[in-house]
Amino acid sequence: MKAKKISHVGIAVKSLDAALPLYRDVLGMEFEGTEEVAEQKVRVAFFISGESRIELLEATSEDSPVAKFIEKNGEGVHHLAYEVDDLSEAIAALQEQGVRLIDTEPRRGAHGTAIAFLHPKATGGVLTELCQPGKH
Ligand code: CMX
Repeated sequence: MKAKKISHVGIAVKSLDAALPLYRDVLGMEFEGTEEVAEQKVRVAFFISGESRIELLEATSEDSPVAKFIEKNGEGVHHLAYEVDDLSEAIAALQEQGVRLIDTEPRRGAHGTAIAFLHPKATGGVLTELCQPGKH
């Protein structure tokens, strides 16, 4: 598999509405819109940063991974996402190498992407996501 580029950096926030002005008005980034990703129990906002994006993540329920993360660590960088051409192939290659995965099947992410997470214990403490655009 090949991680082609940074797709986005995920940042956990308590409130999208409260965090949005920093990125849009202070940092002057292009705001792309918000979307609910029900399967991941988050609402997200995207900002364009060159070829990559900043993804703000707000929990939509108390048992959301983002709610748990904020409870433990406070707001901050939550994950790094890399783009791949073929997610199923990437998952198979990682499994073959014995890399611990959270998702062994592609799941639905924002923007109609297919996503899968690697476990932070397998990636030096950095929660890592792979995503394939336009798959779902
Ligand atoms: N980055 C780095 N480490 C993390 C982490 C993160 N974002 N979230 C949890 N961890 C670490 C914890 O610190 C903990 O480490 P220790 O055992 O050393 O304390 C360990 O992982 C287990 O964490 P936990 O708090 O007990 O939480 P869970 O095991 O219940 O869940 C995880 C952790 C990573 C498996 C879960 O958050 C998950 O499945 N994440 C993937 C899905 C996700 O994050 N979705 C939201 C974003 C979706 C999107 O971008 O669309």
